[in-house]
Amino acid sequence: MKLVIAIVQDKDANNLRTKFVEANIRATRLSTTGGFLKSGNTTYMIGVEDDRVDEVLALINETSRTRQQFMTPPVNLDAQMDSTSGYPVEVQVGGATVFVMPVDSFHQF
Ligand code: 2BA
Repeated sequence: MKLVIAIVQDKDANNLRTKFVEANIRATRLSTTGGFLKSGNTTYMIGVEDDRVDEVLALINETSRTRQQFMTPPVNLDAQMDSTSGYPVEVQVGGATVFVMPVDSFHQF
């Protein structure tokens, strides 16, 4: 068994949830925050048999889009306390960031 952890953009999360339900793939959805953009994203935890991992990855791949997002770097204050307001920079986000991990054991009590 494997645990797939998939970080997807909020805009893609509902489509992916529908695909999981249709394919009878069990998943837990967490509301998460990206460490860089500090904006919301969605993380799915999916426990799945080894022979279905490729199917899960394919669903994530076909659902996740790459998007451009703007972020404004933090304002800097130098020794004279002159502030320099940061210019927005464009950042490419996604499709999806996915980790596949082995599962030692699985229990449902
Ligand atoms: P964020 O950390 O908010 O990052 C959003 C996007 O900003 C990233 O998209 C990447 O293109 C860019 N970015 C991140 N850190 C950067 C940096 N130090 N300098 C310049 N650009 C940077 P993605 O790579 O598609 O990542 C989307 C989200 O996936 C991330 O949101 C984070 O929540 C998660 N993620 C990505 N890599 C991860 C990792 N190695 N471990 C854990 N979570 C990760």
